[in-house]
Amino acid sequence: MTDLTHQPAWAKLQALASEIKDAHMRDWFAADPSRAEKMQAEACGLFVDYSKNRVNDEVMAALFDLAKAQGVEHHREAMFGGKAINTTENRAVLHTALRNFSGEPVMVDGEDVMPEVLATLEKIKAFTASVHSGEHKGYTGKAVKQIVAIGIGGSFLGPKIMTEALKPHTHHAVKVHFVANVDGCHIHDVLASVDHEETLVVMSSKSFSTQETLQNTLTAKAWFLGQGGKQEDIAKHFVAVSSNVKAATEFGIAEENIFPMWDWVGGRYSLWSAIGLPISLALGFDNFKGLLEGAHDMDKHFRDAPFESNLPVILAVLGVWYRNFFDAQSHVMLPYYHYLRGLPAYVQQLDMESNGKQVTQNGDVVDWQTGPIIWGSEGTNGQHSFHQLIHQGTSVIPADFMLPLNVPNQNDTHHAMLASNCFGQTQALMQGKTFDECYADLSDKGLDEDARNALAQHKTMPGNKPSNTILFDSLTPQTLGALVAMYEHKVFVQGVIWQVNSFDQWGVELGKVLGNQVLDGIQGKAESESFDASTQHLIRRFRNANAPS
Ligand code: G6Q
Repeated sequence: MTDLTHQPAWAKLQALASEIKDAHMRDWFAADPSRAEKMQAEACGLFVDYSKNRVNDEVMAALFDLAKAQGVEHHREAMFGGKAINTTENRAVLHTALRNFSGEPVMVDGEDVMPEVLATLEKIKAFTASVHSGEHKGYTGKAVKQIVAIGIGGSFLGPKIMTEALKPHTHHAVKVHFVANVDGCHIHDVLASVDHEETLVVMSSKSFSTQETLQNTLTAKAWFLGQGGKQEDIAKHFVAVSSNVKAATEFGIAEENIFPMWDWVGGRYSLWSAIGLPISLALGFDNFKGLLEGAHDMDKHFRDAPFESNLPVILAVLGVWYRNFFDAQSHVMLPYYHYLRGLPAYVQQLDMESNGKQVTQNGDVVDWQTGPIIWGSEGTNGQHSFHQLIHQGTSVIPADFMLPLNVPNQNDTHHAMLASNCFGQTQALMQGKTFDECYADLSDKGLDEDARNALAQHKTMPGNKPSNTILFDSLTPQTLGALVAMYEHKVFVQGVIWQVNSFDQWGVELGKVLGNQVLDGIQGKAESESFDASTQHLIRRFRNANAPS
């Protein structure tokens, strides 16, 4: 395959980037009253205005050409078709099958995975209903009121953030507490706040070998037994989600309490699988299913819509434009909706773990930039802190603003203010404020000429800062599903363009191995000489501080 930088579209984009380097979006808007209307797209309840980007029709056409030349369409079909596109782990990538309501089979190695997927959904549905109705009882006959959901990374972020985002849809039969980190403060605080007779622990680990999750579950088990529960009562209070059924049963989870998942579900793409069980418990199965339905709609859109109106493709190529032709280091996510405040962290894992890669699928070191740093937080809070750097810093930081047009149970003034700030920021970033405008503003401040010039210089806002604005009617489960799937496919398209494997995570795996090795050093099970000098010192210091006196 031709390398990215040898594609004719790449050379064309380089030429276009230098051609428009000094052009200002402000002038483009003034020259073309139809710009906003031309540069918007809508699907699955999501409206995307991408007119405040440093692109014109020619740039967009060349970006779509690049995506085509890099084989996005072919790779997209390979993913949906169950081909082993995760080449380093020799696995299919089929989170789309988990939300496939088309009735069509999805084949992996000659076998249709849909019967198992649908059976697992039924199991989630039945279990959720039995917990909510009180039919599922703890060992003393009490109904479950508290869920402690233990898992980390992909087995945590999706369930936690989706549950938070859909708070207005909460089912009030149970309260769900999420615990991820091995830092004991968290699990101890949570366990101290619940009654063991009314508590169900959901342990989620695809591999069933993650240190943090195993330890937190052991702590929860010891707590349960310490409170008066017996070994034979564990089955009523502990369930697990895992692809490693053998390890889960060996750990002591009853086989009927294990919700399966499969190798072809990547951790960061797993909220749609039984890893989403806590979402179903928190919101009710219908809302969990709504999330899946919204994602399925986005899958259809991504698969069928022409690139020119394809939301994930549009967002992906814009990201490539800034990353590879404007040297943008990062991309900021700015949800203007409190309940969606976790989305930046969700997309951070999705994007950075998928496209934080330095070799191509063939194993050659890339000589172009790949995934950006993803960061952000809820508006308007950021406006009072880090937006400063987006407005006047020296890097290009493309931004995604998002806002629901309607919010439940809220005073209109608050929401109007939220919207005005969101739109106002996109406008300010695009237009900026010229020196002359700043100078004029200072006319009545009693400054002498030099002071007025100097201050106007500091106040000048270059503008020309790119942003997308994503609007939706209100954040329903369906809309949220579509929104998350849109970002999944955006990341996929970028990975194809950058020629990387977006579905492995060797850096994360290394962290897991090292965590266990160093633990052996700390616990005196491994010779500390096997570590580098700095790590040896750190281990020694820790051991000395914790030595029995
Ligand atoms: C996701 C990552 C990672 C993973 C966690 C938990 O893509 O690889 O975040 O989900 O390390 O792994 P387990 O589910 O196997 O415990």
